[in-house]
Amino acid sequence: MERTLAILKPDSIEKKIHGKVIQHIIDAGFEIKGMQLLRLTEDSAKKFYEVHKERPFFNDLVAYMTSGPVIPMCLEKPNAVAEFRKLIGATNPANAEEGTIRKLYAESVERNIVHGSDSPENAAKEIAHFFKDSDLV
Ligand code: 3AN
Repeated sequence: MERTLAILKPDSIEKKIHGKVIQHIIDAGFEIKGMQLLRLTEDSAKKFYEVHKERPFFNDLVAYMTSGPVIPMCLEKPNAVAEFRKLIGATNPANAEEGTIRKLYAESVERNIVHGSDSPENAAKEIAHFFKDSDLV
């Protein structure tokens, strides 16, 4: 078994499709081990995206991720990190494969509905950003 961190981003909640996205995730065989609804503070968003702090889009990304509530989820499945990246599709929805969550629902590289960890190492760090082990079912 492997775990990954998903975040349903503010655009998914604004568009009232967060329920649909969660259903896609369940239908794809992921088990939800932890889930929260919260609003990221600026400090928390900056820390979460620290690896991107030198990128030109960093400030916009932080502003967007703090613009409304988000739903972080700890998901479990064999090969969860890669399987979840496959389910959501490419960062830029224009390049996302048919049937992926971003192809179905995302409008731009920034407003792309959902985050998924990019490696098991980052998944462990990102899960710990939101969840204590004792929070997970
Ligand atoms: P992914 O979320 O697919 O792992 P990353 O880690 O490359 O993508 O980027 C993290 C987040 O930063 C993306 N989800 C997206 O919201 C934002 N982002 C990435 N590249 C750009 C870009 N060129 N312009 C604006 N936002 C971007």
